[in-house]
Amino acid sequence: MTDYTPTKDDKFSFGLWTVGWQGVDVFGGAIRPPLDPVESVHRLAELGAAAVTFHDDDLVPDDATREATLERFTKALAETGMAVEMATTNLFSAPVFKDGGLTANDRTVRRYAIAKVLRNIDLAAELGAKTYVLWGGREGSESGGTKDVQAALARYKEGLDVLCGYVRDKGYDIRFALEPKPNEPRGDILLPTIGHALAFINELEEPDRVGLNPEIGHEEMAGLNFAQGISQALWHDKLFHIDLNGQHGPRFDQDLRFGAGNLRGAFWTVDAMLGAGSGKAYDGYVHFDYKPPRTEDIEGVWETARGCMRNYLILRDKVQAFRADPEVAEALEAARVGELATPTLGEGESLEDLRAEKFDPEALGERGLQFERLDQLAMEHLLGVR
Ligand SMILES: [Mn+2]
Repeated sequence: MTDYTPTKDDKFSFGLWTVGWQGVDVFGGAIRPPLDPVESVHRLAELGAAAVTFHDDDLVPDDATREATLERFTKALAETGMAVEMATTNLFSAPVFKDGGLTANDRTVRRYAIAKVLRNIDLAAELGAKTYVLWGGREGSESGGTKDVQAALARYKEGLDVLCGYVRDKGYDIRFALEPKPNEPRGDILLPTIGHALAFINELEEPDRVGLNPEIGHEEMAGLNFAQGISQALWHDKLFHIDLNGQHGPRFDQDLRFGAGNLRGAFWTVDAMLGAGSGKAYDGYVHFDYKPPRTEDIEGVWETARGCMRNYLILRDKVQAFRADPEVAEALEAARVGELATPTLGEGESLEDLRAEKFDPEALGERGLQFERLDQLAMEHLLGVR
């Protein structure tokens, strides 16, 4: 019996901007003081996390203090054994990016954005990050005529191609992960869902170097099923990274701690990450991208970080118990779930053979599928009565 205390083997990771969020939202200013990244590294390590991630502006906001900051930060990493597994660029906060970075109408802004990303890729490589995320929160528009979408996608591709070429030339062991989001802060963001981003990757010069960093809240804001989304990403070998958090359906981006909001969705998310029975599993860092609510002081912040990890471990336990339950195995069989892995046509079978087969569609249509029994068993595992 575990007490759900995480260890480094669980590969939990947090953005410096998550626990460091001061609570600035559209209706109010900061309610917590700035948090020193060195403090975050130490506290997260004590709680059992394995790694941190950062935007350039979280860690090194100021050139004047850049060297001293990096020295203190790398010392904290060494003292705690924490890794930097992912990095990303802030192409959304500064006024210069009000129309986006890689897809801004203004060519000079796009050139500045590429330079800013390249600089932080060098730092990411130096700190050992293997994944570089691109969340294009400002890549989009509020109105139809202001953005030539096809030209914007061409510039997005150009930007990615340039970044892939740079990483290849430098010999960095880094892959890129696109993070889809439908809206917020822009009215409509380019590459709004997992599906849009997967299709876009096919148009790149080095599609193998680019995958996805899907986020629960970003898909659920659009009413989409996150477990299905990441399952498709896994099927395409494109789930390079993941952002776990919590969301209550289609509304603003809530960024709750993992497990809060859509709890059933969280259960199936963990199931999908573990390979959902017979599929490919996710083997990367389990990364949390959330915002500790404004109601919390700094101790409350650490409570939310602990909660994210505990909820993942509890759900992992529940999912594994569900998959190991003999009654679930029977229910899966009764629901013919395994049969879906059998190809629809037999080996060497002709379409003539198929068409010659005697079908009884009425009998097939009358048959109950027993899916509710299986789902009730999952529910009872989740509710803790099995
Ligand atoms: Mn995110």
